[in-house]
Amino acid sequence: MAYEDSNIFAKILRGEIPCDKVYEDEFALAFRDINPQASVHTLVIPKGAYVSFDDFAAKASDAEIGGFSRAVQIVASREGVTDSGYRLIANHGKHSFQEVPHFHVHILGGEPLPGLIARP
Ligand code: DGP
Repeated sequence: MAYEDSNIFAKILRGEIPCDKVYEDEFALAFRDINPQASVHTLVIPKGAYVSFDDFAAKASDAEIGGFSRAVQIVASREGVTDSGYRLIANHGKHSFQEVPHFHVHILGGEPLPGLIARP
């Protein structure tokens, strides 16, 4: 799937749509999910144009991958869930029901989380 820069997270990155920003650096932007599924539900997205984790892991530079991974850890810490625990989710493609075709990691926590997956 080719990257389309009309997706909503590309618009957030360009500042065309507001977000509840938690963190930003050279590699990543983090903001709270518009439809939270737990008391902490924050999204971390790379600055680069990647459709999904699969695309990112295949094409991003080592610096981007390393910087993004560090950003996820920093955001979890800022959201106060490091000690209590958190779950990372990265949906890729049709079977995962990925909605937004710009790679993002969900950080979920702030309370005990339900089972790993729910059937649609
Ligand atoms: P996924 O299914 O993994 O593609 O999750 C996309 C998430 O993005 C979903 O939890 C809702 C969230 N989302 C969609 N549009 C917006 C938006 O405009 N702002 C914010 N903050 N989150 C959004």
